[in-house]
Amino acid sequence: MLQLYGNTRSRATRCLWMLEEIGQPYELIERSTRADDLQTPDYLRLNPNARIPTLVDGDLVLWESMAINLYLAQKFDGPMHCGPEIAGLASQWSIWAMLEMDGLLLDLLMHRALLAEFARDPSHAERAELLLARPLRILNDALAARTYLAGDGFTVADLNVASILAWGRIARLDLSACPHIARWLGECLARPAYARMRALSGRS
Ligand SMILES: N[C@@H](CCC(=O)N[C@@H](CS)C(=O)NCC(=O)O)C(=O)O
Repeated sequence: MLQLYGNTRSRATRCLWMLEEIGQPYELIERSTRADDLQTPDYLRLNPNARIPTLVDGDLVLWESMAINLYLAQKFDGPMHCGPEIAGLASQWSIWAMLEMDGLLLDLLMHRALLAEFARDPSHAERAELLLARPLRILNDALAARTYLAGDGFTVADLNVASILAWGRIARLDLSACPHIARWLGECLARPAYARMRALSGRS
């Protein structure tokens, strides 16, 4: 059975969403982000970065949330299965979103919502929002011309990018200049599999 190491308050949620979409049986092996959970010889053998998520599928061990989802999309038949064209576009959008948005959205999230009030620095949040304007414009333009990022329906390209942008909801990211992203993100996050993933942590 597929095994995912992680927890429901981390980037592992991106892979849990994918696992819920593909409907394969899987086991979530709880690991927090604490050093005593990750800096152990057994876990470091799986993931030398001491980070979550990590997927184990038989002899294959994979880390990096986007890579895990791209693998799952190609391995299993069903509605999320993709051929080379969609896989290529999904890799493009996933790598782009990690490089252009993931770090900035994390900054925004930390300084708007996660850090204790006294540790938040509004200038960090402002800088992140300023720097996010360019990739958001690019994504918004792409979604002005099409309903989904790759192909005619929802694919792993949408799942990977939307799972990164979902942080923006908690961080009060202003999408008023990006109506096409707002429409698309709303559709992605309304999927039953996303709700099932959220329910795993008791969130609705
Ligand atoms: N690029 C990696 C990032 C993984 C990552 O940073 N995970 C965090 C949790 S969201 C973690 O394990 N943090 C523990 C640490 O940095 O010590 C991915 O997308 O899988």
